[in-house]
Amino acid sequence: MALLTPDDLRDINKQLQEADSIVRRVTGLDIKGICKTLYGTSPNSEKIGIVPVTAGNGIIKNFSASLHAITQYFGFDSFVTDMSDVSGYYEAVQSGANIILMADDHTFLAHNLKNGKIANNQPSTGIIYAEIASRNQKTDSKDVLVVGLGKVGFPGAAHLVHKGFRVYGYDTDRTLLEQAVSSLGIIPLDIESPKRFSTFFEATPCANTIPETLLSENCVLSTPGIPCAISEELRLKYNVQLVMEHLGIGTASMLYSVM
Ligand code: NAI
Ligand code: 2YC
Ligand code: MG
Repeated sequence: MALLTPDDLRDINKQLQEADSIVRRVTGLDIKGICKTLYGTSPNSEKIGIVPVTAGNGIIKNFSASLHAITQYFGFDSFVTDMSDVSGYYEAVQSGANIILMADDHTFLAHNLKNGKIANNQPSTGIIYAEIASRNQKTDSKDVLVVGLGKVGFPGAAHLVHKGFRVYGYDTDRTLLEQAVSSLGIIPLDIESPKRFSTFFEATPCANTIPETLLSENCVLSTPGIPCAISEELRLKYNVQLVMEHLGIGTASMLYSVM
C-alpha cells in the first residue's frame, strides 16, 4: 500500500484550489458539482469526526489536519478527535459525529452512522478521477487510456466502461491487465503501435508512466497517482490539462457517496 508522506500533504488547500479550477476548466463543473452528479447526493449538515489511527506505520503527520482542511473546504462541519483509535472513535460519537473518517495503512473509510453507508477511498478515488476524465469537454473522442489497473485504477476503468467509453488499458502486471480485459472488455494497449489519446486516467505509484508518443496537444490527464505520471517538461510541451491532487478529491468522493 503506497502511503502518503507529510510532504505529499503540504499546502493541501492550495492543491485543492488549483485542482478545482482545472476541473472546472476541463469539465465545466467544480469538484462538488462532479460529486453531486456522480452520486445524486448533497450534504445535509452532517458532522464529520476525523479519528487519528496509530496502527501499523502510525500517525502520518498532517493527515488528520489535511482531512480537517479538506472537509472544511467542501463546507462540512468537522473536527479531529483529541484521542486516537478506539478512544477517538468513542469521542467522535459522543461529540455528535454523523460520519466517521479514519484510516489505517490499508483502508481509509468514511462511515455514515445515520444511514449505515460506508465508503473505501480506493474505489471512491478511482471513480471520481475517471468521471473527471470522462467529462473532458475539449474532445468528442470516446477513447480513453487507463494506466494502472489496481485498487484505484480498476474501479475507475469499470466506471468508464459503464459510461460507454472505448477504454484502452495498460498495466505492467500482465495478470491484472488480462483480468481487466476479460472482466471489463477493455482493449489492451499495444505499446508496439502507439496511439495518441486526448484523455488519460492514471493510477500508479510510479513516475513517467505515460510516454510522449501517446500524448496529444491539450490532452487531459486525470490522475491520483503519486508521483506524477508525466514530467513537468512534457506537461508544458503538450499543454497537458493535469488534474492531480493528493487526498481531497478522493475524500470528497467518499463523503458524497455515503450521503
Ligand atoms: P495498486 O498497487 O493497487 O495499483 C497500482 C497499479 O499500477 C498496479 O497494478 C501496478 O502493476 C501498476 N503499475 C505500476 N507501475 C506501472 C507502470 N509503470 N505502468 C503501468 N502500470 C504500472 O495501488 P493503488 O492503491 O491503486 O494506488 C495507485 C496510486 O494512487 C498510488 O500512488 C496511491 O498512493 C495513489 N492514491 C492517491 C489518492 C489520492 O487521493 N490522490 C488516493 C488513493 C491512492
Ligand atoms: O494519521 C493517521 O491516522 C494514519 N493512520 C493515516 C494512514 C493513511 C494511510 N493511507 C494512505 O496514505 C493512502 C492515501 C493515499 C489515502 C489512502 N491511502
Ligand atoms: Mg485526491
